[in-house]
Amino acid sequence: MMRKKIILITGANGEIGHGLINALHANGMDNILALDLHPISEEIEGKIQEAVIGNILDKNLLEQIKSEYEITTIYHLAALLSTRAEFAPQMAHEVNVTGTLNLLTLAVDQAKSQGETVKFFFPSSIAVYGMDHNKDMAGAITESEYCHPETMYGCNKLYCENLGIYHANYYHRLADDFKPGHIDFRSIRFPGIISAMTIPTGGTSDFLPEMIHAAAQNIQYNCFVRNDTRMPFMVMPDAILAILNLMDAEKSQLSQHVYNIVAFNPSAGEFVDKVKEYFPHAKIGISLNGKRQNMVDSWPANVDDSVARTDWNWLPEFDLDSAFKNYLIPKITQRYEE
Ligand code: AKB
Repeated sequence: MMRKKIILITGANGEIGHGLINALHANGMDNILALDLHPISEEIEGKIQEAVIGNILDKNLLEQIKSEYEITTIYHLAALLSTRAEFAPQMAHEVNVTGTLNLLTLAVDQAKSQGETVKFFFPSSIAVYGMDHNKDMAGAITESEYCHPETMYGCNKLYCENLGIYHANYYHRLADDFKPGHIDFRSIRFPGIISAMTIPTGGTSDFLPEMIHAAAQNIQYNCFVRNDTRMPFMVMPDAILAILNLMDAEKSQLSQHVYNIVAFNPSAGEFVDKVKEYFPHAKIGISLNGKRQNMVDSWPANVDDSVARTDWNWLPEFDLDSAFKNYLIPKITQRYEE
């Protein structure tokens, strides 16, 4: 039986999954196998070829996928985000680490059976950094600095980056039927992401997206971090643009496997001011959550993304002003009018 050539996307129902599937579909790519714990949302189900409801920890399910499909590319997006991970660390380790290892193993099996390279995209995070109280002094930090995560999620992400690099560069040393380069592992350390279309769940950078979605609905919002809290962000269209550009780049252009990217880094208070320019009656207060504050305090105030700019021409389309004017406000207003 001929196996079907397919792009596998795990965590398809998540925020990045939505954005990515919409973008791939718009680019004419809908040979997508979407895997998620829950039925695929109506908004994207018409844009994929097949859907599988299941768990990335279910090895029988992954075996079945392996035998039925010829996977060319894996976007492994399924994960427990940082706040949820901190409150359920064992489960987070299982999903975030064992789940990623399962997907890398699937990629290896596919590369072996096809004799071809399988591309693997892994969304990492600024949570891999642990600023050890140097956040205000450190400036924009590079990929190699401060890699001492202070959260379970950050530990999971940093380790999985290394697992990906191991599979890409060293796994062939012990496997005769596997060649160097058979796994083409590419990863981005995402900052917080703000989407006009979806609201995140279980993350710690959720305070900005929650704030603007609440303002657009004229609902009171109590921010869980202090006004002076600063960390890097971008809007969803730029996050998707980055994934597509990195995955399209010639391998010879890439000097590393894992890249920082950023578009803007307002403090929570500066973001409140911006929200109030468009929603002057927005009701925004503060209800501090010490645990979540500590997590954001351990993340950098800014990151240096110059290597991504050089290697694969990364350039965000939106700065803070244009993100509000040309993306967030028009789309969010339309979303809540419907
Ligand atoms: C989270 O808050 O957990 C994520 C992240 C920064 O990776 N958005």
